Amino acid sequence: MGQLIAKLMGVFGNQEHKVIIVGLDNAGKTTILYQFLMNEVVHTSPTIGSNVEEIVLRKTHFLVWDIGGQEALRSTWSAYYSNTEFVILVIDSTDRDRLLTTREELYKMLAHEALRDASVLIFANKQDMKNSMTTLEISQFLTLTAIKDHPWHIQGCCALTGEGLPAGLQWMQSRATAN
Ligand SMILES: Nc1nc2c(ncn2[C@@H]2O[C@H](COP(=O)(O)OP(=O)(O)O)[C@@H](O)[C@H]2O)c(=O)[nH]1
Ligand SMILES: [Mg+2]
Repeated sequence: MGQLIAKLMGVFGNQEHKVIIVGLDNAGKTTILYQFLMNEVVHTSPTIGSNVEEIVLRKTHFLVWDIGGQEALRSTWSAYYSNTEFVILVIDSTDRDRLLTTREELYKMLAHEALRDASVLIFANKQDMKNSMTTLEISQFLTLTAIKDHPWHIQGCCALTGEGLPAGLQWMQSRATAN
């Protein structure tokens, strides 16, 4: 039965696009995923696992994996990489002290063979905080313009209100259908 559904979904072009949400602990990953699920324009199916959700935007299905960001878990990120089409990197824009760590994790990911074809959406989260870094500051610190081998996009957001999240999702949707 599951196989039949998978086959039919293939016929109608509704295949899943695998997405992983990464970022340091406390960046706002879980809050962002929760906001996606709350959004009316995004349809969801029941929770698949503790940290996997399906979201659907205009017939494009994304299977989103929320991966833990604590230091001890970061070495396990690569276990989730195979077949990943999108990496959502969530950054706490107030966390100046750890932006260097985020930078290191970003470039380590981009160099990973399994993510060769992945697109990267960077959410500069917590833009509601008055001490937050701007997307421009973060882009410059991460030298995003030097990334030539992966499509990338940076989007400022506030996961608490959801501001900025639809624009990011929109970028993913347009890339998913472009491929
Ligand atoms: N002010 C503010 N707080 C946020 C925002 N997003 C998340 N938080 C808070 O940051 C903390 C960590 O969020 P969480 O989603 O658990 O982070 P995770 O560890 O990356 O999954 C929580 O207390 C959230 O309420 C935001 O956009 N603005
Ligand atoms: Mg979390």
